[in-house]
Amino acid sequence: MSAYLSTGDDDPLSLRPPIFETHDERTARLAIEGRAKAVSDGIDEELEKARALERKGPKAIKILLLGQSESGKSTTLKNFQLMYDPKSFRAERASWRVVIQLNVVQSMRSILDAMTLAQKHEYPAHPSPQRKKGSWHLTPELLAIKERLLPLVDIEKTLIRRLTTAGSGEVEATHREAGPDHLKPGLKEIAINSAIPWKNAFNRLIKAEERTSFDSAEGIDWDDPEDPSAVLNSCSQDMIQLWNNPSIRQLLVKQNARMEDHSGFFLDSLDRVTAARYIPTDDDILRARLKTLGVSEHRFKISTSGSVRDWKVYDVGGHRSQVAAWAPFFDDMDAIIFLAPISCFDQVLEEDHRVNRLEDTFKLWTMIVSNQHLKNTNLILFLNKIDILRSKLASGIKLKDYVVSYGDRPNDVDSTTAYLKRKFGGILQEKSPSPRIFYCHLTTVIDTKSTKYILSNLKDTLMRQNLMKTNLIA
Ligand SMILES: Nc1nc2c(ncn2[C@@H]2O[C@H](COP(=O)(O)OP(=O)(O)O)[C@@H](O)[C@H]2O)c(=O)[nH]1
Ligand SMILES: [Mg+2]
Repeated sequence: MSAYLSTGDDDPLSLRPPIFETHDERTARLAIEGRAKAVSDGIDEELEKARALERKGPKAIKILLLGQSESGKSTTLKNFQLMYDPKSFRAERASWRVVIQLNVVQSMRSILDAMTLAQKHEYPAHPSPQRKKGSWHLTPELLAIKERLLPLVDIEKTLIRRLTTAGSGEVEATHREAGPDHLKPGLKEIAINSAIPWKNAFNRLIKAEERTSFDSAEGIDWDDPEDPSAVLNSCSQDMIQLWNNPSIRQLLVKQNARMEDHSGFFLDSLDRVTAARYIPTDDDILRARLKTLGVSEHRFKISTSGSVRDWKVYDVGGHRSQVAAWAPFFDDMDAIIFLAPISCFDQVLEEDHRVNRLEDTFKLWTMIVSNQHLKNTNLILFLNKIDILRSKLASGIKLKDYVVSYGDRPNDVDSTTAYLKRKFGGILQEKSPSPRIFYCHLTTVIDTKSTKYILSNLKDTLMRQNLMKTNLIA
């Protein structure tokens, strides 16, 4: 019998060579040890694989939002958030309230600046007798309102300071579109760097000071000494009177400033949004405008027929010229939602007034569809801002004046959208490195109901495709 020096447990690998061993015994022992080691190595390998899978989880479904500035990327993201993470959407209400207040104040500033320009330049304060009846006229009463609204200038500064310190924002050297170049007031749009969690800043402030009247449901701090609600509320009637005054409306038309087409338009809801205890509705949040810079990633857990998957949605701000630089980092997306704000056919880029916005969108689309890194990605085109397109066409603005090739086709929503859809589809067909299905939707992404329907269908399609891919690989 052989004497083994055992370490006391049953692990075959812990066997120690016996002191006395025949040749046969040694061969048999080595064979056992070899088999045991192979089994153990196999188990280790399996465990490591399982750990790696656990760490990674099932692969997330990834969506990239693209489009020129103000095309509706962030608003589409808000729709995702409202559908799949309503808790976090609600938690941001306090922050959006500040943005909406700034949107209101900046719209009013546009009107006040238009009045100043009218006073200073081409338009006399007192209309001549020849002036047509019904055209604009700055009455002493309107000028008195203007004086009374001067505090809005300070409020604007305060709001910008609050947003920029919260989010490390930058004041962009771009103008908002307010009319022909020579009439442009010096209104600047602020932009927040998306890498910084500016939305939490307001809530953090509240928590830090442990305010007693903090309404946790809405996240709004009613005692905040910097909150401009009281001043906005006291200016409310003057703002409403100014915005509803026919002379002011005509002055804005004369200066080619269609306020209702501007981002962050709340002037038709002044009564409500300047109320002392105003709480933004979901729709208000979707209409709020805050420019973001850089790439931001948002995660959602989305379930379909029992299976829950991680989704990552990327919102990429920035200009056409940067596409080549970032495209290689986004070659593993399941889909790109490309937003084309087609109502912008009569507008120019804020960053370059020589470039028509629709033309810029076509150029960006061409770059995306022809990019080699993105050639395997599903492309979903949203022809967005259909509501604004409808009201523009109805007001007599003609597509053919900006897109000459449109010719004498009818100037209605159906014909213009069908024409533009064909143009986008044609570019995809011609420029795509490999054949791809052309998915296209007419959207108004501030309308949560219709957008929910479209995003929900998109979710099902992508889940199905993703499952098929996984099963094919497995
Ligand atoms: N009327 C209207 N406004 C829209 C639509 N889509 C976006 N907006 C507004 O346009 C502005 C710019 O949208 P945003 O999502 O911030 O554009 P982004 O720069 O591409 O992220 C916001 O004030 C939105 O509320 C739309 O379909 N109709
Ligand atoms: Mg944005």
